[in-house]
Amino acid sequence: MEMVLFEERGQVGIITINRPKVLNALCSQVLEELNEVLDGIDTQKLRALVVTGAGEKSFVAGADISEMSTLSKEEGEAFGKKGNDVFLKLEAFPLPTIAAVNGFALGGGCELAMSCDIRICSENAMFGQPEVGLGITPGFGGTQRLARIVGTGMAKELVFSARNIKAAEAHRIGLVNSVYAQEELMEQALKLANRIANNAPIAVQAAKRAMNEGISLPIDQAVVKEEKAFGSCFATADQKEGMGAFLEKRKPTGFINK
Ligand code: CO8
Repeated sequence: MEMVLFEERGQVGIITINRPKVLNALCSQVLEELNEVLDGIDTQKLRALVVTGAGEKSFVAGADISEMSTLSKEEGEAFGKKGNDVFLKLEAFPLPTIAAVNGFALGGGCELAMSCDIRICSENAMFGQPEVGLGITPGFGGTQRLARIVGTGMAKELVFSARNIKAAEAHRIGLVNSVYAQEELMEQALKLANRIANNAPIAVQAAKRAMNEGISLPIDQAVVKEEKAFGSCFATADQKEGMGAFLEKRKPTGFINK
């Protein structure tokens, strides 16, 4: 792997998009490597993932415009599908994911961040869907996920106007949860990831599944997802430890993912 790096820090995996010379633009190879990295992650051992970009300027400045510029209609659709397949895999990944957005998150970069469960960013971050200014639509889920996160009216404004927004506005509209100084971003991402990692992993993962699957269902069907997730936890040792510790007025001894 050259364009996508992976490292483990304790129970947290860190994925870094690594093409800093082109502001980590997503070419086919990045998408392929990201797919391979996700396939290779030990989801039993790790408990959370952080996704970030190499360098201090950019998370991901979009899909690679030089690669896209000569695509035919069919090739464009295939490239869109390639990105969507990987981002769907990331979105449905069993472990909770945090995008640590360390600069530009434009087009495919914003779409990558939105495929993660949680977004935090640095003060220099900039978000946007500039695609219509390039003569294309957002193509890796931007027409779908932005509205689910910030609401349809705001998403349509951002997509139709191709207006980029700074970290403070992204925070105000709920696109990111928190904004930090660049030098603190990774530390804060790891702090949050470790806090998540300390909770019962089966419960965290079941909650993620129920939330992801329920969001596009009518509420009466969505709560059935929750009932199944909730019920499944009672077959785990971690539920017994978690509730037992509460009743015995002590801290849980450490969840074992069983
Ligand atoms: N693709 C390819 N190269 C890029 C990209 C990109 N998205 N972004 C930056 N680069 C390259 C630049 O060409 C430049 O390369 P070089 O040094 O060889 O000239 C290098 O990165 C540094 O960039 P700049 O010199 O432009 O740096 P600035 O600090 O002046 O500007 C910006 C930074 C504002 C981020 C500017 O680079 C920019 O506007 N980039 C493009 C942003 C953009 O429009 N992104 C959306 C792309 S479209 C998209 O993502 C669609 C996703 C869905 C695809 C679905 C397929 C069907």
